[in-house]
Amino acid sequence: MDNTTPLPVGLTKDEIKRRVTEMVRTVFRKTIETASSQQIYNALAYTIKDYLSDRWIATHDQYESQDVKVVYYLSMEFLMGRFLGNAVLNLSLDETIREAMEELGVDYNLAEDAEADPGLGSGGLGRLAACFLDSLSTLGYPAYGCGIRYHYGIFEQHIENGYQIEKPDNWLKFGDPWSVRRDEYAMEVRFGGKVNSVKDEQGVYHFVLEDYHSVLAIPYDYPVVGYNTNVVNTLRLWDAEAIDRFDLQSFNEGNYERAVEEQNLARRLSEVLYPADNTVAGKELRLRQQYFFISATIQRVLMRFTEKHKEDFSVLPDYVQFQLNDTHPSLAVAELMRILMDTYYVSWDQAWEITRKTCAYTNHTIMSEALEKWPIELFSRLLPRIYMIVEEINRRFCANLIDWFGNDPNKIRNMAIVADGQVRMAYLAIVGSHSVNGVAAIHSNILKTQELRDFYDIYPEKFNNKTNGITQRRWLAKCNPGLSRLITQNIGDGWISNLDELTKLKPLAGDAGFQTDFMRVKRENKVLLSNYIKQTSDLSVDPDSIFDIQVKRLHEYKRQLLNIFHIIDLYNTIKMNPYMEIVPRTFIFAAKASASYHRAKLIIKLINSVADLVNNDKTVNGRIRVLFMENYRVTLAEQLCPAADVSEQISTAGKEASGTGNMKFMLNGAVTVGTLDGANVEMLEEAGEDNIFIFGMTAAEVLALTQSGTYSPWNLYNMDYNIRFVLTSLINGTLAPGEHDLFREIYDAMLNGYGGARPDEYYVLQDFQSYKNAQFKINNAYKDTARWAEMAINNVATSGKFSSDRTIRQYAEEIWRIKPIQVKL
Ligand code: H53
Repeated sequence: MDNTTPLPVGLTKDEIKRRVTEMVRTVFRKTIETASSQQIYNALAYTIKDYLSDRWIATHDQYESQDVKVVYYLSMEFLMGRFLGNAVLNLSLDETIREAMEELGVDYNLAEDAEADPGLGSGGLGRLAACFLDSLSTLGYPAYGCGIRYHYGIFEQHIENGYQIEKPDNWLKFGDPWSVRRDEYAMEVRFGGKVNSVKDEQGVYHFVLEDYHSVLAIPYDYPVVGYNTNVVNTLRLWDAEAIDRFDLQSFNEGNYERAVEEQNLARRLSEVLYPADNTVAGKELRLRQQYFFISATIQRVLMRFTEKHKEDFSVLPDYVQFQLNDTHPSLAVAELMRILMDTYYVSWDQAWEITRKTCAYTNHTIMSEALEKWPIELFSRLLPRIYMIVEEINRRFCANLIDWFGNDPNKIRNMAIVADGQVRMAYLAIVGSHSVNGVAAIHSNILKTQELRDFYDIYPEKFNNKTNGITQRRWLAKCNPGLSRLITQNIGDGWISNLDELTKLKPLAGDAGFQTDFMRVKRENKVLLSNYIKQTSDLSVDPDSIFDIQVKRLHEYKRQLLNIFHIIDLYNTIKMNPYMEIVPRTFIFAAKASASYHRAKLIIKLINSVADLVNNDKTVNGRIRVLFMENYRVTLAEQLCPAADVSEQISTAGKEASGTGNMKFMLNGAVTVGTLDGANVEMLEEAGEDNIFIFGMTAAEVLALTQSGTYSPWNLYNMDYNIRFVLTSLINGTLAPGEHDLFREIYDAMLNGYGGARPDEYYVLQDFQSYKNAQFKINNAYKDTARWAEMAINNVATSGKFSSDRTIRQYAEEIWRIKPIQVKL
């Protein structure tokens, strides 16, 4: 198709009404009046997907006709959130659809609400991938997201008696209107077996896998619509199915059980997402999942490449870039080598050069429990040929190390890809890539100077930083219509595609009229959230209180404990000074804990116990309220961000690689209380110290204190009455009437160390006083409404840097070297 082919450009109100009515009739045999919200939603989704199709096809025609370089973002997780509202916003159809639905007598909000929130990710890493896809399409970069179509996303969290209960999340229950199943691109993926070498006609030996079992990978494509552009990229999620012919053969041999086993094995592969965030599950099925989607993706990419360029693989890096989202897709390095060598007979040296130029790796954490290592036994049994290749990569790499450093056995043991009975995935990714990036300036520096220092010494040119970002389309335009309107009225709507334009708000930060408007919008958002809370948990919260929010995965390094300890302390202070004046505050938590993370689950129980105590105590008289909202997910985050006054970003310095929730709250006009960790450091640079409350040790101080080995929480306990009170309340029955020992584990972890860990590993008590001081300052600052409004507006005005558009442009220009395309209709 050339650029002049006419395509439908607008979807009119009447057309929407017609199509939705028709769809409801033909698919569900209902009228608009009798259709359920679910059915209306489905009809709308199909209508929009239909409308998108021409752009989607035109985008791919552009890729083809211009033969552009494409980036493949390889990720085990894509935490997309709902599709409908986002697609509608990016297509500028919001108003039209609302009007159409109103004329049909349909409640559009209910229909939107009928969409499942696909939880195909567990935290920041998965959500980052989703924001990146939005930016890639908006900026017009040719890209695919490649991952797994889990049938069950992250569990649904219920709170029963204060405890987390996990329920399966069957997000596909009501269908999957956005996907297109592409049987024509199905790929076979092979596991197990043994490697043999076979001589070809020229007498050259090649490796082949025998006695393997295989599964079929079927791609489901989802459209990723850019804002205000015709570009529609693809999220390709692979689903696993058994291969029919294999069944049949086993069946004929009378081996029915084997046939069924194959079926089950295949089905299990894409059944469920592992819900651990920042920790490894170490399960065989997880390694299978990794190889499954990597092998399918790379096979398909090479197939497409050879259609155009035959077997001239020397130019592969000019057309293809693989971005490895954390170590989970590291097998890409070995799989690309395997296909180049075993299928296309490329030599090792050439295959290696091509692989290194084609792959790039992003590191998202320095938490040691998140660094993937696979036992050799498992790895070589499941992926025998891949293991051979990894061993050879390692052998050559270690030989180079000797050249670089001389024969230093310690160095080699520390840096080897295969060592101590394990395959170290991060090292495979580093050695096999041309770029290694961290996700915030401080994190990238820690990688260079501490965690990956040895690698930085040998490959300084590979290391770079790409500070994370978030898409302002979902995280302001969509989720906060009130603030969006206010901003657009004052500075125009250019910010939706260029977030730096928000700096135009700076002169308005001190403007009394604008401050009033801004605070009115904030209050309206707080009322909306209060109503939702009332509906869902029957708790009344005061929209005039400070909304203080900490929402993220539950992890000890994120220090939800510091927050709750401060609340216990505040409660105690109020009890002792019943007439004390403080600005009323509503503390809101939401967090999922990994199902197997006992301590994290206990902390959830603790938060709920504190909530029970505080919310039911008449002396407190509503001055502080504590609330744990269940089932934190993208949709809930969209309701919380607009309503926040205070954003809690309080991880132990050096531990949070970047954070992205911090950026979402800043963009929506919350003021941050935070440590100098992750992207907070850059938020301080942008906003200025008058507009953020920084507290606690720096990363360097944390490191020094750890190395000194002198940290003694007992000293803090003995010296500080308040700390003593807080800790004692954990074990004297205050928080767990009748169950005195319920929280003793946390008490012990703080003071004595528990299960081999250092006491107070994350320095909660060390930072306690400094955190209290910051909270006290917040209380006072809030009393001065004009000052508070000015701070909040300044946060919005200086958040431009944290657009994922900026991040993606940097990846595109500095790592991938890809160019945007234009799709004309
Ligand atoms: O990735 C985010 C960071 C955040 C980091 C998070 C993350 C995961 O969600 C899962 C695994 C992992 O290694 C890292 O914790 O700091 O903002 C996106 O980069």
